[in-house]
Amino acid sequence: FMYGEFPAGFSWGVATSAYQIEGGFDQGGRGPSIWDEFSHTAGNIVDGTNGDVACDSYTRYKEDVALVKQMGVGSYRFSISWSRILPTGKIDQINEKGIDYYNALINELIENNIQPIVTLYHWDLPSRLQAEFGGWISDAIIPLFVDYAKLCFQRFGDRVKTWITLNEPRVVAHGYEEKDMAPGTNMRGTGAYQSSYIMLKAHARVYHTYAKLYKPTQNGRIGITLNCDWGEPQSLNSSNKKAAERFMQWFIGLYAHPIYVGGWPRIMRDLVDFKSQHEGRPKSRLPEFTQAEQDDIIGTSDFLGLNSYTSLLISANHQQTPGFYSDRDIETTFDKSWSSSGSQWLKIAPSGIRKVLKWIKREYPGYGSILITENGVSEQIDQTQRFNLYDEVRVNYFKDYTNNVLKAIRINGVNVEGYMAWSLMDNFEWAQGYKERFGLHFVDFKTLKRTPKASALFYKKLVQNNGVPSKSD
Ligand code: GBH
Repeated sequence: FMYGEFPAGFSWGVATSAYQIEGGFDQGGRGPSIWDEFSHTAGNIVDGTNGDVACDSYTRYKEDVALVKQMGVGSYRFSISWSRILPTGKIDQINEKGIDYYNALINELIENNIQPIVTLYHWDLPSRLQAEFGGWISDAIIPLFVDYAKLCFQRFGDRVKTWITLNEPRVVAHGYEEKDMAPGTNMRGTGAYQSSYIMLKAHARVYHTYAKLYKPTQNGRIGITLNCDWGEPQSLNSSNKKAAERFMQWFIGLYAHPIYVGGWPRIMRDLVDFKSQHEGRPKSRLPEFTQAEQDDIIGTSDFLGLNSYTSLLISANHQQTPGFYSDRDIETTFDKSWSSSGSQWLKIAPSGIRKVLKWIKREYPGYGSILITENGVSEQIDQTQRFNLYDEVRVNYFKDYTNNVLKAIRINGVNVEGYMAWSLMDNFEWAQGYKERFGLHFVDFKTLKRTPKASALFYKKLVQNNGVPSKSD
């Protein structure tokens, strides 16, 4: 453990997303999103729930801003629900009540000295755009995403100075590849690559629109948030090391390489082309960028938003069936020494976040600066039992993960500008419903009362001290 402070000016925050906390799914003129549809379809959400009410932050936003304020953090990351301000997804029908909601939220934050960090897209695509042309698999979405983004810049850009285009495009892509996340189109082998290709182009167009039309007067910045967990080679033989490298390229490289270097990662290009040919396809399952597209995407992130939670052990393992995950030719397991959390996919391995940060620095020397936009851990509770607000696991998680961020900064020279804990409060955890809780605040989903867990108090102190300065802290 390294005692000491984070650099002066390091920014601390907490994060949420619209569909996970807002509720008010049919209030104030909001249109439906693919997550309303997905969660309203029987069998999709483990506990049969949905985000209709969630934490009801749509009406309780003032209370939530007060919680953020109480934590002593300087920033709050939230997302805008596209279909709340454009119910059909399109610009010809603006819902002023939706705009009013975000204006009120942003004003409340500013009045309380909290900087808003706004994600434009955290997975809740207006249903209409999925039904009409397949959502993120079609070029048709690009001008519509630009229209939506422009509306946000026009209406909120005088006060919002940090924008994030897409949250975790890899998870959006998962929704086209498989059936367990919205829209669940299950296009195995092509869905993730095709949607990633479109998302990169849409992200770049929004970046340039902001740079050209808004940045000169609004003076903000815009980036993308990528998620990346750490892939540790199972053993240090060269085939496992190469496998771990493929794991990283398929995790973050497919977005970071186009943005920081240009084009798909070499190994992804070669391997998917080779497999596609072997499958007897006329063309590769991985789309090709034109030179103009490739040039348009390079350099389109003023900072890198990073979400990181866990680690996996990677070994080489050849796979026959075509698919985004099987194309990697790997097998993933967990180390027995990593303790578990409330989520099957999330094992506690704090040094992973430092390794991801080091990997990014080495792989993309031009990354500029990294803003950790999410990091956190879950627990499960039995709804019939009283919840233990003393969440020791989360306290230790935050203590050890932030310490590894500190080491990455101090020892490895990674330029990390800030850290946002996921999440302000327990919320709708997508396909896991309300079963897996990531909150610093406990939410009683019957009364919607928010109560700080021990981790909220710990985090507050961490923020106050800008780290853990000495043993006595
Ligand atoms: C982030 O995704 C999201 O940005 C945030 O909205 C979310 O609440 C948070 O993490 C916690 O999960 O259910 O076993 O099939 C992190 C990446 C992608 C990890 C979906 C869990 C589902 C695994 N997540 N994945 S499983």
